[in-house]
Amino acid sequence: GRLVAATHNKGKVRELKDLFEPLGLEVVSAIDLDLPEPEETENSFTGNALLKARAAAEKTGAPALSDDSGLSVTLLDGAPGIYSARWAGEPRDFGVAMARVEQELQAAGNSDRSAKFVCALAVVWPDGHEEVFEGEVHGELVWPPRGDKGFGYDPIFVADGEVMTFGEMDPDRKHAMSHRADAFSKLKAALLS
Ligand code: ITT
Repeated sequence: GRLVAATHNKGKVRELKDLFEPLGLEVVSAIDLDLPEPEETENSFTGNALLKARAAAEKTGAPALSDDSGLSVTLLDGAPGIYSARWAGEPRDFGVAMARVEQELQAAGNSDRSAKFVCALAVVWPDGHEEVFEGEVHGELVWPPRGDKGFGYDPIFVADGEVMTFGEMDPDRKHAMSHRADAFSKLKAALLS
């Protein structure tokens, strides 16, 4: 079947295709379809994921998949969290966003560099049925940023037990442990078993 990926983030589109296409699903992105970007007015990852998938399912009449995700830093009480994209400004600059994370960590005393990535994947069908799954990966923040393979905050994130940042890893290695892959495996277990 055909699945509309309700995201305008090219890094996410690439990773969602890596995850869903092996299941025999054709993934068409909101960028390809020129869909509008709904304003993210909810206060949780799952709320914003559902909002984005609902909007795309309504517009297209096809099943829609969305991803709301972000970086939550322990010492910053979970910031930037659902504001992870917004910290990059407009137009987006993740060099700026990563520097802000580092600056706020230093300002808070730098006593704990742990963080997690969180991903909520929502699927909404045209008949109104909805499912949402949340995944996470725990790790540590490094400075300066390293690697240009991923997107967003990947160059400053090292998952627990790893040496390379997500920005230095090949996609397959990131998919073996990422927050997005964790949410995907829950989705697969619930919907495709
Ligand atoms: P859509 O809403 O169109 O999907 P977005 O980029 O605005 O795109 P979010 O609101 O979910 O998406 O923002 C999440 C931000 O968190 C995203 O822009 C990334 O910078 C960051 N992020 C999410 N997953 C990430 C990952 O796997 N690696 C690095 N950064 C990630």
